[in-house]
This record gives sequence, C-alpha cells and structure tokens, in this order.
Amino acid sequence: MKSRDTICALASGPPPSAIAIVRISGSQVRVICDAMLERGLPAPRRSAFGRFLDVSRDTIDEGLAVFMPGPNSYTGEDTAEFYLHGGAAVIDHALDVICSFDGTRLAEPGEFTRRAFENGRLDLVEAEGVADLIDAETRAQKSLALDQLDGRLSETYAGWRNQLLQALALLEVSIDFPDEDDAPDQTGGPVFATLTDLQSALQEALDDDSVGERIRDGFRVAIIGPPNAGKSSILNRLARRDAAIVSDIPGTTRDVVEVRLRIAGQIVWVADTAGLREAADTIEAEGIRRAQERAAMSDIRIQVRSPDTDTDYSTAAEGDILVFNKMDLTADTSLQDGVLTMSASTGQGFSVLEKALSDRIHELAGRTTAPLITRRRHREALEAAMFHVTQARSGLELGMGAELVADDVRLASRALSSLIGEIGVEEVLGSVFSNFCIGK
Ligand SMILES: Nc1nc2c(ncn2[C@@H]2O[C@H](COP(=O)(O)OP(=O)(O)OP(=O)(O)O)[C@@H](O)[C@H]2O)c(=O)[nH]1
Ligand SMILES: [Mg+2]
Repeated sequence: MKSRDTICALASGPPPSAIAIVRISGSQVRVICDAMLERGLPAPRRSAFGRFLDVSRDTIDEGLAVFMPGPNSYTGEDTAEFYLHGGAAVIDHALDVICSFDGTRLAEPGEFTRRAFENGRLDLVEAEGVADLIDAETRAQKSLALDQLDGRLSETYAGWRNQLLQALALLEVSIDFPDEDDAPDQTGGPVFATLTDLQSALQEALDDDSVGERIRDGFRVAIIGPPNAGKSSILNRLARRDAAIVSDIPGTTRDVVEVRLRIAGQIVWVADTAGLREAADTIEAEGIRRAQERAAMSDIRIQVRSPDTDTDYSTAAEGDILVFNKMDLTADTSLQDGVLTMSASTGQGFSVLEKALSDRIHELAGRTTAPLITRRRHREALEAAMFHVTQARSGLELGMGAELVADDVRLASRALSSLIGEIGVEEVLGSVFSNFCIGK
C-alpha cells in the first residue's frame, strides 16, 4: 500500500547549499538508520555525528543524524533527518541508497504533512498554515500563517462546531420528548440563543473585506482613466522598470499589464489597463472590457487624468485615489479637492501618490476582525455554515419542528467539520497537499 511506504526527500533548498537535510518517514526508518549510519541507530532525539555508508560500505558523506520515533514526531511515524554536505552528488547518493530499501520511495509534494494530518498531528487548517508559512514572503503573511499553524483558527472553527453539536443534542431531546415544557426549540430557549450568537460570529468573520485572503494572495490595485493620461508611465514609475509600453498614441495599452510589488509590507498586484473611451476596434473593446473588470475586482483604483484628457472624476468611487498627471504641462491646477497632482515624466509629486497608496494599503490590511479567513475554501465553508445557521434560526422563529431545524444545524456543523478536515475531505486533500513543496 502506497501510504504504508517509507518516504524520503531532500527537505532543504536545492543544491549546492552548505548543508542538505534529507528526511525519512515510515516503518523502515530504524532499519535504514541501522544500515546506513556507521554507528547504527542514534538515541531518540539526539544528534549523532558519524559516517553515512552505502550498501557496499562505501562512504556517502559524514554528518549528523537525528532519529525521532513515532508517534511523537512531525508525521506521527518513525522519522529521521540526515544533515549532509549540500552537494548534488552527496544528496543523490544518499537518496539512491535510502530508496533501495524495501518499500521506500521518494515522497510526493506535501506527503510528510499529509501523513501528519492523517495521523492526527495537524488538522487541515493547520496543515494549510504550514504551506502558507513556507510560502510567506511578508511579515504579515508569516504571522497570518503562524496563527493558522498554531491552531488558533482551528480552535475558533472547532468551537463553533461544538456549539452547534450541543444545540443539536438539545434539539434531539425535543424530537424525542416533544411534549415537554420549556422545550429547547423555542425562540426564548438555549438553541435560539446559540444560533443567534453563531450567526453574528460567522457574519463578523465573513464581513472581513477579504483582508486575510488579500494578505495571503496580495492586494489588487488598478490604474484606470482615459487614453494617454499617463497610466502606463505611472505603472512604470511604481515598478521602477519599463513594465508597460509608453507612447504618445492614445490606445497604446490594450491588455492588462500587471506587476507584483511590495508596498506597506504587503504583496500588491498593480495593474495598468487600457484607456477608457469609445473603442476603435474589437481588440480595443476587449481591452476596455478587461480594464473595467480588473477595476471592479480591485481593492484600490488609481484614477488618472491629465491636461490632454477630460478632468472628470465623476465615475470614481469612494476610496479611489484621484491623480492629475502631466502637471509639468500646465499651470492650471484648479482641480477638485483631494486630487493629487504629479508628473510621471519628471517625478514631481510621485512620492505623494506612493504615500497615498501605501497609507490606503496599510489601512485595508489593518481592518482585522478575528478570525481572518485566508482561503476561498474557508470562506465557502463558513458561508455554508452561515446559510444553515440562518435557516435553522428562522425555522425556530417560524415555529417549524425540531426535526427540520435539526437538519440545518447538522448541515452547518458538517460544513465546519469539513473545514477543519474531519469529514468528507478526500477530494480537498489532493488539492491542498499538491501545493506543498517536496520534503514538507
Ligand atoms: N509631459 C508629460 N508627458 C507624460 C507624462 N506622463 C506620461 N506622458 C506622456 O504621455 C504619453 C502617454 O503616456 P502613457 O503612459 O502611454 O499613457 P496611457 O494612459 O498608458 O495611455 P494608453 O495606454 O493609450 O491608455 C506618452 O508620450 C508619455 O511619455 C507626464 O507626466 N508629463
Ligand atoms: Mg498605457
């Protein structure tokens, strides 16, 4: 059976590196250590220095080995780590020898963590936290991942699920003894109170402006406005490189040109878009459609106008950053309040735009309502739970029977159980773990 195989992988970065860590997990770990380490299996959780040998007793390398017996290891199985010199030949030799043992093979991406999950060492939300921690580039992403990894998020979700299970138990009493006074399925009763609390907790979690998902995946900014206003020039200044083509021909940018930047300690995707006007041809029309779509899905829009375009900002929404570009071309800057004047050519006023953008991102990222949803999967599960909690609560208000209400409570609790990976997750597991790196 595949899952009973012993697995091994390079757990450190690609060679050459100062040190390479080769990780092994499974029932063959003791046998492998015994055979490959000149001094045999080390004492549990103590590092042991010595030579690593292949089957012909030739030296693979010298280094440290640590043995961590299951079930108190990362995967829950017997695990070993070899610390070798980080050269490609050393690593290949070591992995070849390890894989020559019976039932031993190279691990698939995320397979160590998948075993940890299957052996109850982590729940699914925590396992996703591991992947996010490894992928984290910003401090904000890192602390989000750590909150998830240390179980804080899972605790909240499991707590809500437990409240639902208690409500369910009470409803089942009502189903079994329908004629009791003070039946729990009354609007003044404990089930109603629980559902009311949960409804507002779930609502608060869902009304988070997607801050967690944005910190994890990046905030989105769109630069929009009429042709020739200098949108692409502004993108290039923000990116500090010539990411988009600039020309004096109106309608130069046709597709969305996106750059990934670091602003206010966050990952930010800034998109330059096609100038908005009556399109000259079908390609431009498609570009404009994409521009509008990108603007609609963005967290922040930079509305650019210039002396050679209209200065109408009436299509701007609240929170958009309004920019009047090419200030070097005009003395007339009688503009509405709050418009930033700048020149993408000379750089004048550009730092004010950068500051405005950074402040806005800082403000959006700071809108934290705990717990933060970090993935679409989580949002969908919480939305399903919210739907059924709301149904159950209005069922009670309408005096529907405990049986019908119990059905919704059960479905809400199932949504939360699947979120933390307790039930019905086989198809989810594949997609979660395939995004891990090998060796984790
Ligand atoms: N004088 C001056 N010219 C500018 C400034 N910003 C951009 N330009 C020029 O204006 C022209 C249009 O600039 P782009 O950045 O291509 O404008 P755009 O808004 O992306 O235009 P489209 O892609 O056609 O929608 C180019 O010739 C730029 O060099 C500025 O601040 N001052
Ligand atoms: Mg352009």
